[in-house]
Amino acid sequence: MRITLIKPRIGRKEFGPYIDEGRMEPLQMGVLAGMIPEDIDVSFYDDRMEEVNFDEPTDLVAVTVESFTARRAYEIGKEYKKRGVPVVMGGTHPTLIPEEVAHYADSICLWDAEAVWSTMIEDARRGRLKPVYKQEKIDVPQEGIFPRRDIFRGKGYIPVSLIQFSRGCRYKCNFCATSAYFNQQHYCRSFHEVLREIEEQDRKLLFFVDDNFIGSLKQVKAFLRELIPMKINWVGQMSIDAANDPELVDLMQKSGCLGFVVGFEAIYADSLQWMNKYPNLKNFKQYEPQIKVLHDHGFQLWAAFTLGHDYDTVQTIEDTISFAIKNKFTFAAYNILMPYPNTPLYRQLEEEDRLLYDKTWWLHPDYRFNHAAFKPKHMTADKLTELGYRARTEFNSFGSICRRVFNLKTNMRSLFRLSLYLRYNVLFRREVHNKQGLRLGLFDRFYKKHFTRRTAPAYKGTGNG
Ligand code: B12
Ligand code: SF4
Repeated sequence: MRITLIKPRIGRKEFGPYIDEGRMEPLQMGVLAGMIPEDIDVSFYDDRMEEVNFDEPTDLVAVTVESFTARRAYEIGKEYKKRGVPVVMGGTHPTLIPEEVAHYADSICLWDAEAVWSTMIEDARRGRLKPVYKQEKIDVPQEGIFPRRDIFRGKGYIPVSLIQFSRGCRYKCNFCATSAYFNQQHYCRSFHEVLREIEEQDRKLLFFVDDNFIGSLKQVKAFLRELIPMKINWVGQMSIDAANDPELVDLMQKSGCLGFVVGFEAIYADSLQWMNKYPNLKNFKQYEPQIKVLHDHGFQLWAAFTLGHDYDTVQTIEDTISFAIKNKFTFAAYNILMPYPNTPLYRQLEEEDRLLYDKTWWLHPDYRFNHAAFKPKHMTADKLTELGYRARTEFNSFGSICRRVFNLKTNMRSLFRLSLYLRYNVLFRREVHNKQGLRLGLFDRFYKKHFTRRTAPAYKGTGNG
């Protein structure tokens, strides 16, 4: 038996391909491969930079699906179905909107794969796949499961190993797909297994792709203490309230933290309240004390902002651009607020009749990546799209790169830190323009054939736990 794992791309440029130059190893593919019995052959295609060989003989195709990659995932599914190969889909998007995805797959997996993937494989072996597999309860994620990283070799990923210590987040930001997926719960792995996973891979630079690394403080502190003697460097993702805990930041520094992605989202309290972004509102003084603590510890911050919430005006977005440059953040992401299916934001905008693209931007042939998919309160959708692009362009301009580098505590802390700063700022600068306005999926005729109003599956909202 052979199983083919596929990570789909977002899409393509208007008149040519788009290759993601900053691509990282897709951890979920490694985790799924790690659970496949040894007597089964595994193929893995990363559609973001290689062509999928649809004609390679295979017995089961497993596709991971995010909302941005749903259109492409369905194209891939269709190619295999044409060849009579069963297709299973799982990940964020199928969990958030199962009735849509079920239309394009023989079987779908809701929530994490660990408890059901082996059964899915056995059922596929016997030709008896069920339409839906669902993990009833998550306790300890990835228990006893180690990702297979050999499937990533030779694919040109950036040299950092992705790993997870925990999954989920206890907060309930209104736009967050993760919060909807995990129903505001946070789950930690056994830290002995995480330490073993670190030892068994070759790299000294790790990316903890936890949704919120500090979601369970006691456990993370215990883990960081064990990490110190391993002498690795790591980056991660966490909420800004990390800075309010002196013991935590100290342990992070000692265990080799170089920096992390942090969701600032907005710089004004009314906007943060509107989003339910509670971790940012603790001792809110426009982040001044938190940024000072984090910079003093040498952390290079990747500040993430969301643009377009109901208190945003042209002026507040311009202020956000200046704020990030003034604070000399190492990197910044300016994401337009996206109504992901089955999030509170989606439901609110639907009720207020503000959703564009037939309420399903992820399927719509006219939707373009990084474009607004709803009517903002204080500007047009086009204006918001333009401001998002401007924010990314200004933050990543040469002038801004030169200005932001001058921080002796962070970007100029060592030659290594400086080289990270320069290398990835130049890469992200290129990506701003390359990624803007990508079409979702690759095939145009696909839409005509499958997404005419008559045949499109109606969006009814889901009863996700
Ligand atoms: C790491 C990460 C990134 C990394 C990319 C890493 C990589 N390898 O390329 C970076 C920072 C670059 C990134 C970028 C983006 N990301 Co991102 N990212 C994540 C994050 C935090 C973790 C993903 C991960 O590796 N998890 C670890 C693995 C083991 O878990 P998993 O993916 O959940 O898979 C499990 C189950 O879902 C299931 N499963 C998954 N697939 C399949 C398939 C089958 C067949 C089966 C049976 C089961 C199954 O089993 C797995 C094991 O239990 C997720 C949040 C999340 N919780 O998923 C967001 C997330 C996926 N990203 C998101 C977004 C929006 C983006 C961007 C579009 C942001 C932007 N505007 O630029 C970009 C573009 C991504 C792209 N496709 O190019 C959203 C997607 C929302 C949605 N509804 O689809 C998420 C959910 C974050 C959020 N809070 O909303 N991202
Ligand atoms: S803090 Fe981050 S991960 Fe948690 S709900 Fe908010 S946006 Fe999502």
